[in-house]
Amino acid sequence: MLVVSEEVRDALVTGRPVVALESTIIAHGLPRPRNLRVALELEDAVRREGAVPATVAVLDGRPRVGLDEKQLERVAGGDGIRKLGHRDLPLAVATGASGATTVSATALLAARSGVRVFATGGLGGVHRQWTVTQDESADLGLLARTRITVVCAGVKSILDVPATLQRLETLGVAVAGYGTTRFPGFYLSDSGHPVDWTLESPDEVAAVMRAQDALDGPGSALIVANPVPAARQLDPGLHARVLADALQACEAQGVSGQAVTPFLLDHLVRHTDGASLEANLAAVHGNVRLAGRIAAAWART
Ligand code: PSU
Ligand code: MN
Repeated sequence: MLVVSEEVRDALVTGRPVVALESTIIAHGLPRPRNLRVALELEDAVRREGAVPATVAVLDGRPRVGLDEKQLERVAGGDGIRKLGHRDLPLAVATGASGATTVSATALLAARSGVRVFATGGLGGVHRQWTVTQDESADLGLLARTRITVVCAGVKSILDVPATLQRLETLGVAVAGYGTTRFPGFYLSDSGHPVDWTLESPDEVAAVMRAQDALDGPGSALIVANPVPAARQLDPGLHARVLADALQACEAQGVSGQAVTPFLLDHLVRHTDGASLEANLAAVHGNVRLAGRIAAAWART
């Protein structure tokens, strides 16, 4: 039922590096038409590191790992493209629906097809109003049960970052900063919170992945938190102001459930004159490149 593209399948059987990419950021996280260009650029960036990109989505009820350009265009076009977390996959399959996959659905499908390294922007996590809404992204629970390495710029700063870090600890998900002792803040290089572990090279990350397998503990993920370069981060003052505003607008308009994350991201783009978009893209690009290098190190082992 899972359709792995020929290029990705080839790479997997011959032991060449592969990087999974999610599609929700394309369909629901970035403005059109820039989103299609970004999707293609990200695939290019993976290739430049010598790895094969495997963008994941569900089209007409078929989960796909590795999309061709036409399929990417469909995802970016957005018409009838739902947002699919892992719980939505069987529903989409059985009803023939199409949708972009979040971190949780992408991680699941990538792991099932044998892809070990995955790049995204920022993970979902615990929302700030959690005590009222109980809104915690399904990303966290799935990563506690899936053996995959996720390269990200931390969790989205729209979230309750310390609560999310605590949940990751409780769930037993390994977290390491890449070249930093600070947990990155998605649009910001530093979320204001420390990380317990720092990894300095792709080979070191690959060694942790090997150790995960050798120890054979619960099949959980490794989160490699890679900060956006300080020169390309969003101005922290602007970030704080606009975020407070976005959270208020979200509540005032009664936005809830799956719509919360796209709403907040879009609000930030519009109220920072696109500066949040540039920081977001800088973060994703950095993550994709690093994931390519980690996948290469992993393929060498
Ligand atoms: N990071 C981004 N843009 C996004 C997302 C992450 O830069 O659009 C998406 C991811 O797909 C993530 C999802 O899994 O948001 C989380 O959504 P929710 O909070 O509804 O679980
Ligand atoms: Mn949510």
